[in-house]
Amino acid sequence: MSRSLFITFEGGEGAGKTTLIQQIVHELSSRKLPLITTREPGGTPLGEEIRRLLLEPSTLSPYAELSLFLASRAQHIAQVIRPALAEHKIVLCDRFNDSTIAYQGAARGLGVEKVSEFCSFISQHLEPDLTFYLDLDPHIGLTRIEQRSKDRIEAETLSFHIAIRQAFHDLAKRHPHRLRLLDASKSPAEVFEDAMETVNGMLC
Ligand code: T5A
Repeated sequence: MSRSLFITFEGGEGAGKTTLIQQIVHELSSRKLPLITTREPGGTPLGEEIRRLLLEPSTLSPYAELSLFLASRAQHIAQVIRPALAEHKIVLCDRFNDSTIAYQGAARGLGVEKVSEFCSFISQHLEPDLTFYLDLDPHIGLTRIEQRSKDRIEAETLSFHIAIRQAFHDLAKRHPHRLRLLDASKSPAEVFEDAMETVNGMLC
């Protein structure tokens, strides 16, 4: 592998990102490809602390919420993502800028254009080479995770989660060069197969 690859995974709640990332790690590790997995919010000690603040029950202003997601990202890029890419690794990242645009920009109503600008600024225009968007009806996603206790954002209204799905569809239209929509209602094995078709194409 002579070049780095930055792959992000996006979707609504319970879409299957974690499951898919684990399958891809298993496959690429068996080929001895250098890779790291990481997540947002989180990925660094500061980011994990911010994640706790963001997901525990509390009353956060939408602007404070946005600022915390961006603070986590800035640290994550500096401390984890850029160094790994500089070492020609494959970086598999659970959520990135598209989540902020969909959740805070669209669903929270802070504005897609404004939040996109903030994201570009904070990430210093770092863009994924490839983004998998796992598309799933929020009813199904929320049903998949109903057994576990909901965090602050998962506990939002159904209309909030429907707005997120619409925002991701808009992002897919806006960035067709990097954003691949996967039908996340398929079985985990089928979703993995669909994703690997694209990953293998990029590794050639
Ligand atoms: N957020 C994040 C923002 O608001 N703004 C931001 O800028 C960022 C970065 C934390 C929260 O923060 C928000 C979004 C989130 O609300 P998170 O930890 O990634 O982000 O939280 P979730 O997306 O909620 O993570 P989940 O674990 O809930 O969802 P996953 O990872 O998509 O789903 P996964 O793989 O854990 O699967 C959930 C369940 O479904 C089953 C699994 O076995 C599991 O039980 N499953 C399937 N079942 C049937 N068919 C399939 N294909 C399945 N795939 C998985």
